[in-house]
Order: sequence, then C-alpha cells, then structure tokens
Amino acid sequence: MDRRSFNRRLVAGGAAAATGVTSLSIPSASNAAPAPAKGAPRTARAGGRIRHLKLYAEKLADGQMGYGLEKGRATIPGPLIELVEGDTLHIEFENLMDVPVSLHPHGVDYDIANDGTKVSRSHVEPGTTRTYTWRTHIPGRRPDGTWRPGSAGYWHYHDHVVGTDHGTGGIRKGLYGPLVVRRKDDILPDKQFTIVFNDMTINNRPAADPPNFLATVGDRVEIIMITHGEYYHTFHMHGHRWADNRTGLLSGPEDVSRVIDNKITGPADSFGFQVIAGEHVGPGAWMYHCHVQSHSDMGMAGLFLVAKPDGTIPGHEPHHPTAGSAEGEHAH
Ligand SMILES: [Cu+2]
Repeated sequence: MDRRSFNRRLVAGGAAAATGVTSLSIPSASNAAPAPAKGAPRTARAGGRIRHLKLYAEKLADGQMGYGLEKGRATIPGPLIELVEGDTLHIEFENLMDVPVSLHPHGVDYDIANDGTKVSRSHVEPGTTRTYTWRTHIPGRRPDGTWRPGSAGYWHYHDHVVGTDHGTGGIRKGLYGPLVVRRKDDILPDKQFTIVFNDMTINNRPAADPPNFLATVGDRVEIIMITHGEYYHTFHMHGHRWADNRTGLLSGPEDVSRVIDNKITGPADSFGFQVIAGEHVGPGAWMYHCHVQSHSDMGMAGLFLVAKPDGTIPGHEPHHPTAGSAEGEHAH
C-alpha cells in the first residue's frame, strides 16, 4: 500500500474534524448549494467565504517531495484545493524540509508578497511557516465596459524554489497539486481524480505502476489534468469525451464548444472536465494515456476502471497486487 497517496479525501476530512479547519477537498460538504431537486446534480454554492487551510511541504521516504494536509501524510499530487469564485483562502504553509520551498498558484489572485518565489522573497525557509493568501473574484463588467473574466477554472499550484529559482527540482520531485475554482451554480462531481503528466511519469509513479482510477457506471466523474516538466503530451481517454471549454461540459444545444477525446498539453497547462462513467459505452477497464506513441509505449498509460453496480469490471481482474492498491487509493 502506498501510504503517501492513500485515501486523500478521507485524510482531508479527518484533518478538518481534528483542527476545525474547513475541508477544501469534499465539495459535497464545503462547496455545494442546498440540496437540488431529486435526481439533479449538486451545484456550487455562492462564493464569498473566508477560508483557512494548513498545508505542509515534506520529503517522502523515497526521496520525492510532497504537499500534505497533515504531517507525515504528504501526497503526490498534493491535496485538491477547491474554492468558489469570491472566496478568499489563507494557507498556513509550513516547511518541514531542509531546503527552502514555496507555494505558487496559477489562476487565482495573489499580490507580490504571496507570489511564492525567491525573486519576491515570498518563499519559506526550512522549519518556518508563512501564510499565503489567495483571492478569487466573480466575472463582471469593468468601468470601461469591457468584460472582466472571473477566477473559475481548473488550475494548479506548485513549488517555485527547490533546485532552481523556477522550482524545477521541486516540481520534478512531486511538489504540485490541483486547484479548482468553481462558479456559482457549476455542476459538482461525484468523484474527482487528478492526473499529472510530469516529465515521463503519471503522478510521479513508476511506469510499471501507474495510477488507476475507480468509478461506477453512472458516476459523474471529474478529471483534473495537469502537465509539468520538459515535454509536450496529448491526453487521451478511451470511451469518453468532453467539451474543450472552461467546465468541460456543454451548456446546451447552442453551445458550439468542440467535443474532444484527446487534447495537447504542455508544461504548466491544466484543464478539467466531467464525464458520466460508462455513458453510451458501459463498464470496463478504459485506458487513458498520453497519445504521443513513444510516450505511451514507455508507460504513460493507466486505467479508468468503470465498474458495474455490483462492483465487478468486465474483462478486468485486479489480481496484480500493486494495481489493486492503486485502484483502491484513488477510489474516494
Ligand atoms: Cu507524452
């Protein structure tokens, strides 16, 4: 069992219960509007909350590095941080490592003192703590009449100081994580999985043991896809398609967003989407992989396991012990 990434969502819930910190990892508890009509998907509440989170950076037993919500429980990728437009997040960030580290977000609003870089002296020395503040805003019209976009999107955060002033060493070793900002009334998923193409790995895992993700037919599954490192990749998923726009969903029959099942993605790109697991295609062990052929041949491939309601997956036997643990750990 890979304890680094075991059941991240439950760990997040436990941390919230123990410290009084609002969990950011469970949308049903923290970001959902009041219960929807029977059968309708849950949607995001209104933003505007002030939220607090404790986050640690630490070295992992195998020499990699990770972010975690509790000491000794860092994961790669780091914890899912989820906000609604209008929210402000204060992150009390503690460096448990013996080298300086930082937290640098994409997509949200931060002033220069919260940039998370050495250039702006906003990094964190070993053994010390710093509070980073991220803000978000709703869309609206500027005084000059032009349209100002909101903060909503599938974003990410990462270290910007380990190894070089660009955090090249920290990112390579696993200091990155997903950041989702919802818009009020956005549809919330049942399950969320983060897939990071980092150099030639998926989530810094060895090629022989890539992450598999488990869902049940009919689940509304959200994929958060991030790329880091040196290479360009193409993210492809078998049997499922999404819209190439902010939410990955079509808003209706007039929405002209292109529907795709393959997307080119380069370093620091991020996108996300929701699918209904097995819709039109049924259960199965559906591959997902980089579609650069040599990359998939070198192991940049995993499984989106869509089970029948009885828990079985046609044609798939999770007999391999490592694959079995991988399926369990992300099945939150
Ligand atoms: Cu690739």
